[in-house]
Amino acid sequence: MGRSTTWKSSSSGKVARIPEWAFVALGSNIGDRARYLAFGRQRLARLPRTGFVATTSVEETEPIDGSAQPPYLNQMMLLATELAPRALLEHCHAIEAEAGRTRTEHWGPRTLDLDIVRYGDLIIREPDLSVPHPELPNRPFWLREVGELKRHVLRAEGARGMRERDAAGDESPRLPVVFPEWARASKKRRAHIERVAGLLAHWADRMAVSPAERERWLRAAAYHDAVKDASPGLLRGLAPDGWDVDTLRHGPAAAVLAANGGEKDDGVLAAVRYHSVGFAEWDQVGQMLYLADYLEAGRKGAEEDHPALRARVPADVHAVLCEIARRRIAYQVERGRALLPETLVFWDALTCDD
Ligand code: A4P
Ligand code: MG
Repeated sequence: MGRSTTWKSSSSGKVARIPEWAFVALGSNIGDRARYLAFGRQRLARLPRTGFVATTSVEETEPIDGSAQPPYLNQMMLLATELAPRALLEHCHAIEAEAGRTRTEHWGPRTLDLDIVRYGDLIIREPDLSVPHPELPNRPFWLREVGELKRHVLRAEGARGMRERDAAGDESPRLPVVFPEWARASKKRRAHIERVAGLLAHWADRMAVSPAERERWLRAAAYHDAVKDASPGLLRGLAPDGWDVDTLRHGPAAAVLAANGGEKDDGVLAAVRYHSVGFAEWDQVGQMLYLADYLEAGRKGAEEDHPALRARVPADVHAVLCEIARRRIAYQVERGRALLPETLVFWDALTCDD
């Protein structure tokens, strides 16, 4: 869908980083049902950071569940929104409340019910938010409505595809980063770091990781190249022995400075220390930083298949990790550089198919 290139807000979870398609179902079965639906449509169309794209027609449906209750009017709306799923849900609850909805009985009669049926291709399974809505397969009218609205999605995506092919390049959206005080990074370097953060935030959203995990990825991004432009003397003083390749010292140096600055998360520190080397004992943050650092769209020497690899990451981290490790290692070898022992152990532990 239409990706915006400006990335907003911080870690509040209030705002998604890219506009997403949201399918919101409206239902009403008491009072002036048509008026309640109209009210819901009107309020949804005016949500902040949200554009109204299309609605289905209104249809009358028999109540789904055993108890006796009046028939429903149902309808679905397609929105393009930058609100994160939870923020969208909060808005839906507020609109329901304004329509006089009181929650007395589960699946009971209601003036206005708003359900998030789908949110892009995100899968969320949390106690108070489940997307795609678990009832989707059981409600023929929802299935029909989603089908109807998908035509609008395909049309818009087709137009976007053409716009993108026409565009000069595929630039990763930048996420503003709060740089540590000890950073010694040029403007260009900061732009790279912000693109890495942007890509990590995008993957975190796609992979629906917890807010805490997402924060770890963004902290690792902020530190990883923060001293890449520091003087060689400073870097030599901070990096441990054995790291005698000038181009590799900024990782361990940044890890030392981050730890001094109060970073206590060993996984984040390992991600930063080994980000250009690889490390067998990484948890997810190390692996994701390793990928984003290599795959962000502004990187010099980006290969033609990088967009495809970026897109593949959320569903297939391991396969892309193997591919990137292979390329990173080949790059060092081609330049006659000795591989650090950490890299060899990392490669072995990955167990990639040859
Ligand atoms: N919640 C979790 N996931 C979602 C989501 N994807 N969208 C949570 C919206 N809410 C979600 O919802 C209960 C809790 O579900 C919310 O607090 C939210 O955090 P609710 O609206 O308070 O209660 P509810 O509507 O009674 O329950 P639920 O599970 O939302 O039921 P549905 O699916 O809304 O079903 N028959 C016909 N013909 N047409 C209808 O529209 N609707 C229902 C209600 C029953 N029968 C119907 C229809
Ligand atoms: Mg509901």
